[in-house]
Amino acid sequence: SQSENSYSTKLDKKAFKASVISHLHSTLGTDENKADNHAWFKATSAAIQELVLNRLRTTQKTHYMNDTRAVHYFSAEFLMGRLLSNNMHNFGLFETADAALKELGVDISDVLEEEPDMALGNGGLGRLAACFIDSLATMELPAIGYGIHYENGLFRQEIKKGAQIERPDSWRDYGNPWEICRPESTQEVPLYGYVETKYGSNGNIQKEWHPGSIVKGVPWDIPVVGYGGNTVNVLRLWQSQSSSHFNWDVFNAGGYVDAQRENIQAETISKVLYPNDETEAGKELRLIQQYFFSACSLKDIIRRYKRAHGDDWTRFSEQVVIQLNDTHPAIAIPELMRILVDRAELDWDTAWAISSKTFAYTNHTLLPEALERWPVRMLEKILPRHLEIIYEINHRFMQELEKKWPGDNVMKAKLSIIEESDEKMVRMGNLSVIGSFKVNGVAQIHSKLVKENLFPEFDQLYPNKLTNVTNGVTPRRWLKACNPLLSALITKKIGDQWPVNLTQLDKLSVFADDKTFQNQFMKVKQKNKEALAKEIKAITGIAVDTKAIFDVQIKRLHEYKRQHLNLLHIMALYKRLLKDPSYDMHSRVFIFGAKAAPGYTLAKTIIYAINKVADKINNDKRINNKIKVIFLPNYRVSLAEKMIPAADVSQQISTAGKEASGTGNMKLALNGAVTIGTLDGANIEIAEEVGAENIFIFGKTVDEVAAINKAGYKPYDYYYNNSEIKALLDWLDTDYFTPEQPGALSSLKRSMLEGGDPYLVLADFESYSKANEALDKAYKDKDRWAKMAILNTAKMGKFTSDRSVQEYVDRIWKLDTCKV
Ligand code: 26Y
Repeated sequence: SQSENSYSTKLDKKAFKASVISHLHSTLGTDENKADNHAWFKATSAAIQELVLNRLRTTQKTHYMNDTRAVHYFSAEFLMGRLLSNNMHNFGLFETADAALKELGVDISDVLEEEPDMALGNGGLGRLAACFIDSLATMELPAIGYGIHYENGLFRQEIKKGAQIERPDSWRDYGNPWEICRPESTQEVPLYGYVETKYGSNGNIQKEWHPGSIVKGVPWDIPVVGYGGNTVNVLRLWQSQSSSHFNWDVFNAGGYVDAQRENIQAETISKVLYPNDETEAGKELRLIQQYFFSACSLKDIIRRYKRAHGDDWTRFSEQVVIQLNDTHPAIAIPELMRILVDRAELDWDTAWAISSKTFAYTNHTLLPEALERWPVRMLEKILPRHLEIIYEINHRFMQELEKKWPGDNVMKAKLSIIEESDEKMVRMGNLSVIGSFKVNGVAQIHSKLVKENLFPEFDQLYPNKLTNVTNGVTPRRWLKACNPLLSALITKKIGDQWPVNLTQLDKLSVFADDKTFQNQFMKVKQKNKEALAKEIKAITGIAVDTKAIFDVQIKRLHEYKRQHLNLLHIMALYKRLLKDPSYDMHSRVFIFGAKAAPGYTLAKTIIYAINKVADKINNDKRINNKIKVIFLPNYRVSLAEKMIPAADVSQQISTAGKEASGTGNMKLALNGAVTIGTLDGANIEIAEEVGAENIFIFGKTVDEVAAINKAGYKPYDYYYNNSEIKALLDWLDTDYFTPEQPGALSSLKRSMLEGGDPYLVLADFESYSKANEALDKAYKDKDRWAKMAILNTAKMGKFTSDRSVQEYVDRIWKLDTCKV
């Protein structure tokens, strides 16, 4: 196609074929006759990687020669998904590769299926990081992503008899074709030990940390290909390794096993991604992970800076900006201070001036249980010098507060980095705000709540520090690559620039009433639904009617996201149908994808409940296939890419004020799904863009939620005053859905009554039910629905991650593009 040719990297079908075959022979040691899909995947990836590495070298040389200022995106999570399809699209080679493989007798989609997901993240925060580095490369901005090379990413989910089982995710078992090990850039990271006070060269007190152990960080680089293939940046992920890999004395004394034990401990650091999403567990290993990758990354940055600027620190914050993706890497702040004060021997004020011009911090949550706090005792043990530095930062900050608000100890207690609870804690959020020059939330409403509820005093103290940058998603992966049929239709209509200039989608608006275009648009949706139906059949054995409404809720399982509100409503529809077989509703397939944190019991119960209700409904002949409930196991990026193009309806139903932004909401609307949602996170901005007629908004607003909670929310009132609600909750308490396990769903009922229904499921139920009726009615009007779907795609221009990144660049990072 035109779009591909205009960016293409001068490799035609013939040359591509030759390259794949040559890799089959020389890289994989096999041949065309013996190769299975996996070998084809490896050979095709190797052919692409050759181009990637060329552009990577050119990019790095160009950045080096220009001594560019760069952003360093520190994130404990990067949810990259698969790279082959993305890299081919970004090089403009997808269609060439498709044709080449076809001639070799190979189906490209079988080849793409061989790639394991890089699931080095939990959910939204990790996927946002992946979208941002895609945009940074596409926009030709100097950037590095820094994170952890987890040996095991997020667990693989199996569903056994309705319940979630976690299995390890070993994504590198058969080798990863993209990553490059860079042992020459290995770093060493100290841990534990004690701090010695002594006198430095200038006669001042100097601190020296004598670590109790040292681990090595070995970097693996993943190339990040920008759209158009010009800039290739890197994602640098650190793998931990024992530093003295063999202790001969212990070994010779017969201590082989003891000597190995320490190795194992060091190597444990990057073994596994913590599967907790929004619930802090306070685990020592996690703090070590955070310090490990922050310290390796800082050393790497400083090594690169010194190569250009020697010991002159004055230009550091001109060259380096570090974005902290939530507080997970916040320990980098005292680490930089330690390097500047203890190692470079700068005085505190000079060091602080540099450090506090280097860091910026993004907040992704208001949930109290997700705000990181580390026990002082734990920090003291693992990072004794950092604790001292944190105390010093805090001490000086308290003096600043005293000047501003003399005698106000309430204020001091609120803003202090140290929480004076029974067990003293270090508040990483406060440290991040104090140590950063900008702090942002991720959607307008979220940033407003960050200012008004989470950090109001900080906002008073530093009037322009807190700001908003609304999230975005990359349209290359989330439309162009995942939805080829819709992409082709759009390109035919408005040209091929939309992947890099997404607001051009608005040009589709004029066709929203055009019958021909409506037909074309809905035909694409129908085809995508048929493809997903096939997938559903293959995975679950269940046949679904592709004329039914495909209603999708895909996200981590969390009470605040309210999958159980969706479930209660499904049960309500089922009950209505049982009571009155002529109950008027369009047939609907409810599709879920969700992983629960392994220790989050209620979340696991909700998964179990969805599966048990699904079993019952899917096999109940009385309701004539009007409702199907599908839970697709192991929700992940590559599954999302199949589900999103097929969705008619996008469920975004969090309790108002709880979902910071959401990004799945953007991806679904971009692909023509109509949202049913609350006025929460980015839903509010989506509603603003598409207009009230093209979205189904329901439920209590942020202000109403606050008012209800203030007045004292009484879920029992809804239970006793709404007979449908009562019947539904009571139903959960029978053995109807779990005959083999009576009472298995009672805890779910209890959570919404005795448990106080903390996320206001019952308060929003009726409003949700009405919104669903309106949605059902709208779907039955084919023209109206087609128009809504088209306008959802047309109005998503704002939500490209290119726009988010541009806002960071203009208002926070102050970067210049660097054409490669
Ligand atoms: C502290 C630890 C347990 C922890 C680990 C992961 C805490 C939080 C997280 C992940 C948070 C997360 O994914 N937040 C989501 O960030 C998205 C990107 O900004 C938002 O769209 C989404 O609303 C928010 O829940």
